[in-house]
Amino acid sequence: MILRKNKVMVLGGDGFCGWPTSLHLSNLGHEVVIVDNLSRRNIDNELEAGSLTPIRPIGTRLKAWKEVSGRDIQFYNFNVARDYDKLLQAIANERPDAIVHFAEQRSAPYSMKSPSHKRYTVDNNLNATNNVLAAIVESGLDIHLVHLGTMGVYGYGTAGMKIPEGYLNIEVTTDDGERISKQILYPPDPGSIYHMTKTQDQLFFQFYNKNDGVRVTDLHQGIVWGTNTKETMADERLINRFDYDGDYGTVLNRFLMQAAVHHPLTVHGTGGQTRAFIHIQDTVRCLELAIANPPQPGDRVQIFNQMTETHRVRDLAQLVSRLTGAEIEYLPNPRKEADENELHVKNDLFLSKGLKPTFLNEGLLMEVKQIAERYADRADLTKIPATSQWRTKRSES
Ligand code: NAD
Ligand code: USQ
Repeated sequence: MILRKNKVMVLGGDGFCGWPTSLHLSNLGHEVVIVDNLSRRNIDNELEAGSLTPIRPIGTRLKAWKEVSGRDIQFYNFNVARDYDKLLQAIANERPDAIVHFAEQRSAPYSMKSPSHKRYTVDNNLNATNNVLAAIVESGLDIHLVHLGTMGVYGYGTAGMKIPEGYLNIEVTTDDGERISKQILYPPDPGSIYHMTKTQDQLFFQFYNKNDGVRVTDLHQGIVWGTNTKETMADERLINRFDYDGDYGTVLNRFLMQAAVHHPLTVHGTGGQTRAFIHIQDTVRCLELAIANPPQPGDRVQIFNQMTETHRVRDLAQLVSRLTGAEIEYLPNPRKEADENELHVKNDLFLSKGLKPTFLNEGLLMEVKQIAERYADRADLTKIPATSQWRTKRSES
């Protein structure tokens, strides 16, 4: 396939998914512009918990990329949720073909820490999404918006059915006894304030698509695991972040890090929760494919499930334990979620566009473990426990 070169603006391009995506798109020959207010780095300061890997300042990252690849990436530092005029100006100046929107607060535990964290997450995420859509419309440009959503919009109680890609076929009987078939957005069932913002994002997309014809691809992504991609491995200064703390560390990377520092693997509850997963190398490939396959003018919002496999949390713990000898600890679950659930997910759209999944196998786990072990001395073990509690006195009464 001949790649059409695009100009792509990556909102949140300094983050865990955004940084390797920016490098991957740049490497493919797309012209990349990053927008990021570095809020994630500030949250590291707030939580006094940093990336296990030594991520470099954004300026160093961009300089290193220029040295390694010969390519420039422009950088704008502003708040997408607050600085609407700067966003509009940047879009008008850069005239991107596509905007990739990663610029949201993405941790469920962080979003549940306190009323102010709930309010920050809602304020940041909903305003960021609305601002991007409003600015695309005001710019008058036909820009394809690619948003990183989450598998969590569906909830995890799917009664044995395969989760479709965004839309659900339903049949209703009217009061007059007439049977009507319809396709609706899959009913949202968020499990945290963070996940709730992603369900609301979907309505923004549906509305701006219907009202203004904005072309949108919403990627319902599973839990990302792994650290590096081909591009971030090219130079240590390009290294990607690796979160392991109780708020931002996601389950599999946490288990790998815990094994490396000889900490028992922290399974919440019975570990019967089944979740969808994808490797970071496949995340960047999916973004490449989404940009190469935009919806056509007049199309409804295009929704892809961006995941490659599902696993139960306790099975992951047992796999890591088998590989490393780590102990497993079953802890009281700080979240309000089903103890056990089945999860079956359709992901035919990305497979049909050419995604060749990187399955979680022992070799790849070892690769991540090598990252975890290599930087284990940077770990602050006091940051491992998950302290954010979903249950309040009110929610228990
Ligand atoms: P991250 O926190 O590492 O990156 C987000 C980036 O956006 C950060 O660099 C942050 O500084 C920036 N940002 C946040 N709010 C901003 C604002 N208002 N203005 C400008 N910049 C802002 O998160 P991530 O893991 O890279 O996730 C990126 C996206 O992918 C999120 O929207 C998340 O919901 C989605 N996602 C992530 C995962 C995962 O496992 N990491 C899984 C599914 C979906
Ligand atoms: N869990 C443990 N032990 C841990 C950490 C987590 O048992 O030490 C459990 C949780 O209770 C939960 C599951 O593992 O049942 C997943 O938790 P997670 O923190 O790995 O993932 P989650 O909170 O769902 O959020 C992550 C990303 C988020 C993204 C989401 C995709 O942070 O941005 O949207 O994965 S999904 O889960 O498909 O909704």
